[in-house]
Order: sequence, then structure tokens, then C-alpha cells
Amino acid sequence: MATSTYTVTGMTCGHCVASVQKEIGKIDGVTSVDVDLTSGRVQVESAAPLTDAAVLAAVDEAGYQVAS
Ligand SMILES: [Cu+2]
Repeated sequence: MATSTYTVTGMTCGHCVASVQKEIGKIDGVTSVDVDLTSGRVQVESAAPLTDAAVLAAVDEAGYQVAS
């Protein structure tokens, strides 16, 4: 089990949160996606370590950005 934390910018409401959760949740091996709207913190749990590129692509697909 691996946990990674990212900061996602541009989310403003529950729909944004749901979009981000949905896209990241599609990544192979992801078991849970926890999003805190206020801080933009996204905690991803997965069965195996994820590549940052996969998460960045998923967040981009949802229409948001990962802050570096
Ligand atoms: Cu929104």
C-alpha cells in the first residue's frame, strides 16, 4: 500500500472534487482518493506506488492542475 499527496489547484466545489476523484480513481491500482476542497490536498492510496505522471495526467483530464 502506497500513499501519495498532491496539491490540486482550481477546485471550487463538490463537483470539482468528484471529477478529480473520478479521474484519479481510474488509475490502475488506486484504492482510495481523499480530497480536501479547502486546501486542495489530494491523498491517493494505491496498491503499488503510482507515477506522478499518471496522477498529473488524471488531474489534467479532470480539468485541474497539480501545484508543484
Ligand atoms: Cu466545482
